[in-house]
Amino acid sequence: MNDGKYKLYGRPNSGSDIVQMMLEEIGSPYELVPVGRDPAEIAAYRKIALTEKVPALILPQGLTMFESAAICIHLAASHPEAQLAPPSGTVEHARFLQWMVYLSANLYECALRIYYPDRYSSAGSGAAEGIRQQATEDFARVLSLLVPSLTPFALGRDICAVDFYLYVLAGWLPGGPGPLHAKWPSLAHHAALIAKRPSVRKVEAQRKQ
Ligand SMILES: N[C@@H](CCC(=O)N[C@@H](CS)C(=O)NCC(=O)O)C(=O)O
Repeated sequence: MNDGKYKLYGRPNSGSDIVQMMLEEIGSPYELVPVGRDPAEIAAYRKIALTEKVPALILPQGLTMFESAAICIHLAASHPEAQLAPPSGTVEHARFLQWMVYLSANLYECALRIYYPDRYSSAGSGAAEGIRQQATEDFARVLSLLVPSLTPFALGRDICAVDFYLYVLAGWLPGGPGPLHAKWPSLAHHAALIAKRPSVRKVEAQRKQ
């Protein structure tokens, strides 16, 4: 057991922000553990999360989970009272799963190509600029498939985990999401709605400290 508390491993401005927003929405007690970038800290962290990536979440039952979308889906299922996902087995839940996996597999992946381009070619840093440019174009193309569903949230009138996931990831466009908001007013409106949530305000205020 883990004192009945969640333990979230993360870094400001990373995928752990999404999980922290989920935990704030749920209102469960949790401990936030910062993961540094020096090799000794990463080596120690490897014993917690096999992938060495953040976020990782230790559940109150003791299991350690990694993969941000899986963590969010699990949190939504474990705390139905927070209404972060439609009821399991419904058509709405099918759409929920679709967009969670879509964002994780596609938009998050574009962001990783933007921020770690040298990992995507054996040419190393020589190819980095081209990879970053392609990933930035892909980022907008990936988003363009989800934007028409924003009415105002990804599943319609009710907010769910997809909305927090989308909000955080869209904010990772280098220079900020301004150009995306100018192109898609519905995305700008969506971001404004999410930014007002106390959970989001708290996480964003903390990461500025
Ligand atoms: N698919 C993973 C991706 C996690 C990931 O790449 N996290 C980034 C931060 S947003 C990270 O840990 N980067 C450090 C690195 O790759 O060295 C997830 O959704 O959790």
